Amino acid sequence: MTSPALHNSRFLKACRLEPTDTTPIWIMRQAGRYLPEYRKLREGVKNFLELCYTPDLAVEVSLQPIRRYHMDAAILFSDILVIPDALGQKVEFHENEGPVLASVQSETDLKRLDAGRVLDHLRPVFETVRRLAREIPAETTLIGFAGSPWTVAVYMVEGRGGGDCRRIMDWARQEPDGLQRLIDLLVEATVAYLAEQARNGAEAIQLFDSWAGAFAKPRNAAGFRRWVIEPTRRIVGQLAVRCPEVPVIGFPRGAGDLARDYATATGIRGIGLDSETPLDWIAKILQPICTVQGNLSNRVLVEGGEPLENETTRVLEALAGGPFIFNLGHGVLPE
Ligand code: 1CP
Repeated sequence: MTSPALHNSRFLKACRLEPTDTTPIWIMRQAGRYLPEYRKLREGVKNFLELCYTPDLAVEVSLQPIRRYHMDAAILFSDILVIPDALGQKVEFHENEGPVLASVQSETDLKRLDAGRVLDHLRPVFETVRRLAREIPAETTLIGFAGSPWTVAVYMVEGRGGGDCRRIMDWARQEPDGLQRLIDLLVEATVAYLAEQARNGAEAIQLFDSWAGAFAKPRNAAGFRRWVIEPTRRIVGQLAVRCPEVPVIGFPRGAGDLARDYATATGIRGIGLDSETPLDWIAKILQPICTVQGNLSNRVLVEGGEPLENETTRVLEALAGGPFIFNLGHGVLPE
C-alpha cells in the first residue's frame, strides 16, 4: 500500500541492520501535553478517547511534532487502552490521575469481553493511519503501536497504572489459567489490530510493555518468560506472516538484564531500552542481536543545556556505531 521509497527511510534501514547516513531519531510521547499546540487542541475535546477516535484531530496531533522537529518517524496518535475499550471494558481518562478502568477480576468479567468487536470499534484509528500515511513526508516512517498483552492486562486488572501490580500478580499465582485466558484474548485482539494498522499504512510497529519491570524486581525469569516474552513472541510470529515487511520494536521497560532473553526469544527486530539500562551492556549484549532504541533520560531532556548535551553525546558514542535509533528511555514529561 506504501511506495517503495518509503521503505528506504533511515528509520527502516536501521530496523533492517543496514547502514544509515546519520542516526535516526524519534521520541516516545513526542505528541502530547508538553506541546502548546496539543494543549490548545486538547482543551476543545471533552474526553481523551474522543481525541483518539476523531481522525481529523488525531492526524493533526500526530503531525504536530513532525512539523516542529522533523523526526525520522511519526507515531500514530492513540493510546494503548483503546484495546480494553474496544473489548467492551469501561475505560475513562481522569485529568491529573490518568486512566481508570472497571477492573477485570473473574471469569464472569472475562466473559463480557468480546474480541470480535475490536476491528469495527477501532475503525477511526485505521482511518487516522491511512490519512497519516498519505500526509507525512516520504522520508518519515509511520509507526503504529499497541500495548503488549501483559501491560494492557495490568491496566485491565489493576483498574489503573500498575503500582505494585499486586492484583494481577496474585491472579498469576493463584489462577494462572484464568489470567492466561485474558492474555490469549489480548494476543488475538492485538494481532488483528496491528495487522490492520499495517494494512492501512503503518510501516513499523512498536509494542509498549511499560510494566514488564514487574518481573525484574524481584527477579522472576519464569514469570517474565510466560507473561511478557511468550505473548510477545506469538504476536511477532503472527505479524511476520501477515505483514512480513513491517518490523516490530519491543519496549520491555524496566526489564533489566531480562531484556537479553526478550531480545533473543521474541523475534522482535528492535528493542527499546529505558534509561536505567547501562550503555556498555546494551552495546555488548543487545546490539549483536538486534537494533537498539533509546535511552536518553527524560529528566535530562527537561534539564537541558550542558547536561543534555553531555548525556546525548554519551549515548551516541556508546551506541551510534551499531544498529541504533535515538530515543528517550521513556516518554517526554509534560513539563
Ligand atoms: O489528557 C491527555 O492529553 C492525556 C495524556 C495522554 C497522551 C498524550 C495519554 C493518557 N495518552 C497519550 C497518547 C499516547 N499514549 C501515545 C501517542 C503519543 C506519542 O507517543 O507521541 C502513546 C504511544 C501512548 C502509549 C501509552 N499509554 C503507554 C505506553 C508508553 C508509556 O508511557 O509507558 C501507556 C502506559 C499509556 C497509558 C496512559 N495513557 C495516558 C496516560 C496518562 C497513561 C499513563 C498512566 C500511567 O502512568 O499509568
